[in-house]
Amino acid sequence: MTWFHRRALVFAGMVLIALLWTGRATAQEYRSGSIAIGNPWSRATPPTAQVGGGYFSITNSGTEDDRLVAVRSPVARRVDVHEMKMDGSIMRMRALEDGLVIPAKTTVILESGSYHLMFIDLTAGFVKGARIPATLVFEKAGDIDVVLEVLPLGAKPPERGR
Ligand SMILES: [Cu+2]
Repeated sequence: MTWFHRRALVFAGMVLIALLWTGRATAQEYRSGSIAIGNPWSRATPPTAQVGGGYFSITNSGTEDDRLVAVRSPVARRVDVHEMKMDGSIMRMRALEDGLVIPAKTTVILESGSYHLMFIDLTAGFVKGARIPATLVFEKAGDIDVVLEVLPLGAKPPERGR
């Protein structure tokens, strides 16, 4: 390996560290009472998509269960909390009519293939780099305003910063 190649490798390493550091620094947490929301994000939607997803962690550090009962956002006509469940050999999603329980001293992760938010009838598609405002309404902790960072279509979940 030449001097130049070694230099290039060191430089690439520094860039990588800087990128990881930036990712860490932008990890967001929002809290109210015993509830903390970690790192909300979404994926860019295809041009004609009517729905978009929403993902984050919900940590309940309290001694009582809480419940995510509703979600509002100006970018969608309606936002549901969905769960994915196997129905025979088919994966289906359905809206949780009674909300999502966050047991005391527990973290619940919303992610692809599991619980997630579903933004329905989007006013505009989610574009990479956009910031999507949403209000999460908890039975006990009340309203928590969050901003979801829109990652590229097909992006992997970001580091959770936990
Ligand atoms: Cu869904």
